[in-house]
Amino acid sequence: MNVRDELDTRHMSRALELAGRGLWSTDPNPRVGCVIADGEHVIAEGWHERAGGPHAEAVALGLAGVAARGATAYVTLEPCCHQGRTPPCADTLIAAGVRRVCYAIRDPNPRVSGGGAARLAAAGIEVASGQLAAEARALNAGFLSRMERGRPWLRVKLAASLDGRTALANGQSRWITGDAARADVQRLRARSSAVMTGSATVLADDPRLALRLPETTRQPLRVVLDTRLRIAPSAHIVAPPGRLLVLTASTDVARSDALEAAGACVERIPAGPDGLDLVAVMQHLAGLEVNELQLESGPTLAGAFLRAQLVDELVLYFAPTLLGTDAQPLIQLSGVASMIGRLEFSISDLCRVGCDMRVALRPVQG
Ligand code: AOF
Ligand code: ZN
Repeated sequence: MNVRDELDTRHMSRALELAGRGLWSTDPNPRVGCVIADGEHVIAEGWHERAGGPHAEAVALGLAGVAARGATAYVTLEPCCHQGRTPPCADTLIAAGVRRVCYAIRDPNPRVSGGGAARLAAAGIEVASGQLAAEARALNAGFLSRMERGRPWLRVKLAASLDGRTALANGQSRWITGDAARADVQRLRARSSAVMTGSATVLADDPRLALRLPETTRQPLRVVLDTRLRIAPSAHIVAPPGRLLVLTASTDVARSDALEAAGACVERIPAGPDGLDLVAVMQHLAGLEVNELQLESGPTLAGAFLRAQLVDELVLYFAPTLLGTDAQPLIQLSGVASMIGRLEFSISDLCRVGCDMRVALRPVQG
């Protein structure tokens, strides 16, 4: 790596660190960071904090003032060129007189999508891209998925015993994993636009799926997939905090009115072969600006999303305990008759969380 590449990587790495500060707060906007530097010297830093607020570039340029003239701006996402809730950052960069702009990844937002880079280049600014692109993509996997694929990035979170069991035969499941693992799940919820479960889990466990971290400013949208509108208006999940969206194929007006009277929002989705059409569910949620979606469900729904090839990441917590063969399985997957039909994953992360272990996996597309 030559000296300039090394410097670019170092400043971009810092910009990514700054962007990460918005992990819990920018939704539905991307997490973006910006460093204004002159050679090794950092002039100013900025990051995007919340939707509607100033973009990372505007924050950093505001702090840099006239010192930005002739400097390089490092941004984790291509600067925007549209008048949104704030003015176009490409114009702000041009007006500030920066000499060079490095951005990690192109902004797939159709209102930008190469337009920001083109505007900068047309103004005579040297433009370079691709530094730490994989890291920048990972930080905004949800936003990119919604923009590029028209569906949220789906993380399936499950907790099980060593032998892959999630509940005793009688349904009792509280608590297999320890406090540290459950606190870790809270942090995953904090970065998710929405947390989703199925009616079977609501009926069996009556969870709230709430975010209980004092340092968060937002509650993820809670979503229940309830094909036949089986959940009761008195279920814990219907009560605040945050909004509850019930997606159903049922046209039972009395049941849907009762849920809405209790504060839920009920919306119709076409039915699939068993349950809701999951592709339609994902499209619907993308339409509501859901970037990262976290599924915390029982074995049937988790299996259905896996079979539909809609899962981007599995996060499994394993407690060092055995529940035995009468207990319920982690994922309902029938019809795997031969090794060819098995579902394969690659391990992206593996660590200890308190008394338990956490494994993050990515499906390997067969
Ligand atoms: C951000 N923060 O730092 C950058 C963004 O909601 P608006 O009108 O402010 O526009 C959001 C879009 O602007 C966003 O989807 C992305 O395409 C672009 N860049 N957004 O929220 C930032 N640089
Ligand atoms: Zn912008």
